[in-house]
This record gives sequence, structure tokens and C-alpha cells, in this order.
Amino acid sequence: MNLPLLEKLKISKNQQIKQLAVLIDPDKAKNKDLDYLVGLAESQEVDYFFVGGSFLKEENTNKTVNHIKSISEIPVVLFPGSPSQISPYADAILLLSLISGRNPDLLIGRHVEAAPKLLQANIEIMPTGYMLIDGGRATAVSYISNTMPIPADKGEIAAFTALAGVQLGLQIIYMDAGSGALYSIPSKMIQQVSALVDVPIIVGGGIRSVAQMKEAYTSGADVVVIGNALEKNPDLLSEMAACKRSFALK
Ligand code: 1GP
Repeated sequence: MNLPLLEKLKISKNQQIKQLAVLIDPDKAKNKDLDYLVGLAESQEVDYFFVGGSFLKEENTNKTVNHIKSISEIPVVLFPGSPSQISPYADAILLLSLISGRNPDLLIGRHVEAAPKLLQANIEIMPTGYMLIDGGRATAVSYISNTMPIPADKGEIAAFTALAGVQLGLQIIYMDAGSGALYSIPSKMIQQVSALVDVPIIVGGGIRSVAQMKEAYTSGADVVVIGNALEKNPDLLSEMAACKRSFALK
């Protein structure tokens, strides 16, 4: 029997097995490049594809998810910027509450809009507390969501925000410096969050090197997400996957 992805994520966390997600932006995914990246991800045993973007010009989500599913066994998890990005062909969705912000639309409004679509899509729902952290420059998600990120040196605020999310019943915390962030999330902040909450922690935004990835895992990230760096250079994936695997050997 296939375990739900949330269960797998929790088991991996308990066993201190680190995981790697590759972020695919459906607007940017050209079939040839996508096939190459998906092929590499298969051979390197990447754990998840996250599919989505904060601002999609075209409704490419279904097409992209279908295409990935036709050539890969790796689970596809929606990381949606809006309810229009819900696809019934995905395995699961990170149902995001933007808990770092104070925009009611992204705490409950869009979820009401999404509810009937999710009911119909019948995919696994992974309730996720999403925290934007300042990564050194204004990001699309901060602009589009009309929210301010948590300052990178305010680890305590991040930790109590995450704790409040977990107390509200959220099952995952996603700390994101935003796609293409100048600076990835400081290790001290990841440590502070992971010391306070026991749910799986996803970390992404601005991670371009194995050293940054290693630092995130060591600080308490259970899943690291890489988008931009692999769009620019997919061949980085083999060393990144090796970094992830090196934690399993400890
Ligand atoms: C963004 O966490 C993801 O939401 C990944 O960011 O594209 O900078 O890797 P990058």
C-alpha cells in the first residue's frame, strides 16, 4: 500500500532521512529542458517535484503535471500560487497558509475558493504553514501576496510563528526566502524553528550550492527545495543529491 506523502515525510523526519524537492515553474518548463531535468531527478532519486509559481502567465499546470507523470514515478506535489493551479493529476498539494503575513485572503480567503476544486480533484492535502523570510531583495511572492517577509535576523519571531501554525493544526512548516533570493535562510533561524516545532520543515529560496544545502540540512531542514539553480544548471543535481544522501549514511 502506498503511504500518504505526509506520513512518509513524518517517518523520514523521525528517521533523520533528509529529502530533496525540485521546484518546477510551469511557465518556464520547456519540454526538452524539463525532460532532461526529470530524467536526472529519476536517476538521482529526488524525492518530490514541487510544481507551481507565485505568478503564472499561462495555465500550464495541468500540462506540466501530466507531462512529468508520463515520464517519472517521482511524486508531484502542487506548490500553488493561486487556486487556479490546482491539478487533479498531481499526487498532493501543499495547502499553504501564509502565516508570516497578515493578508486574510492568504490565511483563509483563497482556501474557501479552493475548497470545491480540492474536493473534486481528490488529491492528498498537506496543510502547510508557509513563512516568507527576507532573502535580501523583494520577491515576486512578497509583492503578489502583499505581505512583508519576516526579517532574517528575527529567528524568535519565525519560531513562534511556526509554533502558532502548528498549534493551529498545520502539519508542515515551509520556510521560504523566495525564488531567486540573494541570501538563503540563515542557519540560526532554521535551528530556532526546528527547536520549537516537531513537524517536518521544508526550506527553500536562494539555495545554489551544496554548501548552502548542507547548512540547511544540518540546521534542521528535513526537505530542501531547489528551483532557480537547477533551471540554470541542471547538472548541479547530481552533487546536490549526493549531499542529501550523505546524511542518510551518518
Ligand atoms: C521558491 O523555495 C523555492 O519558492 C525555491 O527557490 O528558486 O531560489 O531555488 P529557488
